[in-house]
Amino acid sequence: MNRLNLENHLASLADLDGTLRTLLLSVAQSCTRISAAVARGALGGVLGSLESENVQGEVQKKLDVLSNNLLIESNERNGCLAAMASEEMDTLYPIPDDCERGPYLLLFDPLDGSSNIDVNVSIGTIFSILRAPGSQPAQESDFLQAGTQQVAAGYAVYGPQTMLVLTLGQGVVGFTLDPDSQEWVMTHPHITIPADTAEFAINMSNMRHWEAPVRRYIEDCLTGDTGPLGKNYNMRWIASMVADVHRILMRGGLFMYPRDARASGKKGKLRLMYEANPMSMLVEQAGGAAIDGHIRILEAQPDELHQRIGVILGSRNEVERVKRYHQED
Ligand code: P6P
Repeated sequence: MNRLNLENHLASLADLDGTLRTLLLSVAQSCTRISAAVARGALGGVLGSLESENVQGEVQKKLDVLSNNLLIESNERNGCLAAMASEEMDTLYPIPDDCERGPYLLLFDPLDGSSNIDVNVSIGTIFSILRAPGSQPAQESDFLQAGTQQVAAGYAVYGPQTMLVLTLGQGVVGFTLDPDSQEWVMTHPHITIPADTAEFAINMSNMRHWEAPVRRYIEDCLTGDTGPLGKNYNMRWIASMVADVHRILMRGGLFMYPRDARASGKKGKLRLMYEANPMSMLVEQAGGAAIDGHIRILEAQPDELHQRIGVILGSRNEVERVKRYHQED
C-alpha cells in the first residue's frame, strides 16, 4: 500500500492554492534541516549559548540562530512570500529585491523551548501563515492580523520522533519524519483532543504571581477527588510549549501560561503571533479551546509584532471550567 506522505497529502487537497502548497513543502523542508542539526547536538558543535540576546531579551542559543537562518534561507526564494517574521529578529524580514515575491507572510518561532536544547529535552519549530494584504514591499502592520486570519499553522517537534503537525483549517494532521527516507509520512490523519482531562501543565514556581482565578483553579485541582472538581489531577511541565501542546493533542490536557498579576507580566510570557496563535488554531481545529483567561486567543487583535498574551488551552471542557473561574472574579 502506498503510504501517504506530506507531498501526496497536499496534492490530494483539490482546493489547496498551489503557492500555499509550495510554501508548506518549503517550510517542512526547513524543519527537516533543523531536525538534522538538532539531532547532531554536541557532534555538530551547535550546543550552548551565544553572547547575543534576541529582541525578547533572551540569551540566544547557537541552535536558535542556526534554525532561524535555515528558515530564512529555505523560504526567501520560494516565490511564495512577501515577508517573514521571527521571534529571533527585531523586525520583519522583507523578501530581497532579487527574489520573486508571493502572497503570503510566514511567522515562526524557529526553535521553541531552546532552554531544553543543552539538556536533550524535546524542542520544536512553530509556524503561522497569513495572507499578505498586498502592500509591496511588506511592512510590519501587514502582520498585525488576528489569529482567525491564519490560512495555516503548524509545528515540528524534535523529540524521540520528529513530527510535523499541521492544520489548513480543516482538521489537524500529523506526519512522522522517516529518518531513512527523510520523508514526512502521514501517521496521524485526524488528530482530536478529548473534551475532558485530569492533567494540567503549568510552571508552579510562578504561583505567587498568578491572578486569583488561576490560583483558585489550581488549588481546587490539588484537592483531588474529595475537592470541588471531584477528580485527582496529574501535572506535567516540560517548559517547551511544542512538547506540552503535542502531548495535549495526543491525549488531552490543559496548558497554562497565564499572564501574571505584576505589571511587568500583565501580558504574559508567550508571544501572540508565532506561539499562541498557531497553537490556538491547531488546538481549536482538533476540537479544543484556547483563551487568554477571558477572550478567545484567535480573536485578539495584535498591535505589535512581538506582543505577549496569557495562554490557557487544551481540552475544551477544562478550558471552559477555567473560564468560569475568571468570570466569578
Ligand atoms: P518557563 C520556552 O522558552 C517558552 O517560550 C515555551 O516554549 C514554554 O512553554 C515556556 O517558555 C516555558 O517558560 O518560565 O517555564 O521556563
